[in-house]
Parts: sequence; C-alpha cells; structure tokens
Amino acid sequence: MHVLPGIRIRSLLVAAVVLAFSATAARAHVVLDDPNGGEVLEVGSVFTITWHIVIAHNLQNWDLWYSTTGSTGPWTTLVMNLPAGSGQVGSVHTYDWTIPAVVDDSVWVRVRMDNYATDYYDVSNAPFSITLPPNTKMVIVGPGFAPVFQPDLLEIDLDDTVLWFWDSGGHNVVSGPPFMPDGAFDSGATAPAGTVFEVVFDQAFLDANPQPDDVYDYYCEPHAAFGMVGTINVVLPCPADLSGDGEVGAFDLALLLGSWGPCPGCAADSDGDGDVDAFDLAQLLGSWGPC
Ligand SMILES: [Cu+2]
Repeated sequence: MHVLPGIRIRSLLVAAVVLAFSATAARAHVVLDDPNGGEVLEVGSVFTITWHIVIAHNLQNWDLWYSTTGSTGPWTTLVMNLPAGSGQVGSVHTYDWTIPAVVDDSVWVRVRMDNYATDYYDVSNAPFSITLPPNTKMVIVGPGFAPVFQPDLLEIDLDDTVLWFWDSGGHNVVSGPPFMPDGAFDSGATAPAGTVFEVVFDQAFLDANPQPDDVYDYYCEPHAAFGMVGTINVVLPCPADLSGDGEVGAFDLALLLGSWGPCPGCAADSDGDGDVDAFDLAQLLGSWGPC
C-alpha cells in the first residue's frame, strides 16, 4: 500500500475544517440568554426564559426543558412545540415559565431550535436555584398523579404562607371538613398541573376564620371521597396573647373575660374545648408578661 504524502495531508485538512465548522455551527445557531446561571427563582413565580437566533435555519418550532441533575441532563420537559415566530438572525424569543415546585440549588434550562433538518441546542451557562419564597411552606397537590396532599398535615407559624402546588391536574383546595366548605379559603374550580394557590395565615385571617386550636381542615372536591384531605395547623407562639401585641397583659385579660362562657372557635378559648373558662384564664395568667 502506497499513499502519496500530499493526498494524506489534504484529507486531514478537509477533516479538520469540517470538524471545526460543525462544532461552531452547533454552538452558534441559538443562544439561551436567561436563565444563564446564578438566578434565584421562587416556586410559583413567573420567570421569562429568553433566547435569540444567531444563525437562521429552516425553523419549525421551539422546545424547552430543565434539569436538576446537570448541564447534560437528563431533561424534564418544560414545554414543547412553541410557535416558531421570527426566524431572523437576532430575533428574541421568550416563554413565561411558572416555576415548578422543584426546590433545588442546581437547575439548568435547555432550548432546542427544532428545525426541519438539523436541530440546534443551547443550555444555561451555569446552574441557577429554585427556592420557596420566605416564610412559605408548600403542599404538593396530587404528587405523581396520586390523589393526596403532601404533606397532608402541615404545621406552620403565624404569618406563614401556605403554597399549594399542583403537580397533577384535576384537583382543587377547599377549606372545611369534606364537602362542608367553611369559606375560609377556596382555590375555585379544579385546576391543571402547575397551578399555584396561596393563603397567608396571619392574625387577620385567623380572626376572620376562627377555628378551634387554629386547625384548618381542607379537601379536594373530586377526590375527598378517596381520602384527599389535608390539615393546616397554625402554631401560635403564645396563644394567650389574644391581641397579638407580643405581650400577655390586662388587655388580653379583658378580652378573655369579655368572651367568658361557651365560645367555640373563639380566640380566647386557648385550649379549644369550646368554652372560655377557668382553664383558659389559668393559661393566660401563666404566660403573663412579654410573650
Ligand atoms: Cu384531587
């Protein structure tokens, strides 16, 4: 076998040029601008994913994914077949992403320029974070298509927000024992996956919707019969501080004496037995002072 040195050098050159060209082309058709690393995104908020075209192609549509594993996936579908829009070089494309209940400090987004021929991709340059908003606790609605709330019993502090996140569709959140809505909160008709419903359990909410021991039962209308029920338990730092001014004093005593007697669900009924009585008075006197 005899190969001319000139021919071998020329083929290597061609191969190198082809390789260099395809590597450049694969990177450069589409560029993901946001999120591109370092962002802190809150569950339930809306973030605008942005990308632009660097080299035009025979564009068909756009696809988006996210990964909590790495910049090479595996990928979870974010949205498929977004309309192509402008295929011009420099055109900017966006998608408003409702941040899912995926709390993770290492998340990537990938965009695909889905062409009639070769597809092109770009990925966030660095990971970003997904967190819960401050003083927020989350309940997953229908996790993995299971007709349950997760967790079904949630203890929270006064002023916390409860965020229900629909992991699957066809559910709703209605306060009260099953099929007995009490009007404290109601997410409305059954909703699709990705829906977010929030309730702030502050003093005003508790006063407007008093429940014994500040325990709030709720249910999903279509699935309550199958056990899709939940409970929010608001744990007050100091139940005897009826006025919520950070102190148990004469004002709270007056409030307690003013509602003396049968008083189901009222704030002065600290022990939740339906009566404001000597037991509640003893509890109030026992925590007299700053609280
Ligand atoms: Cu349900």
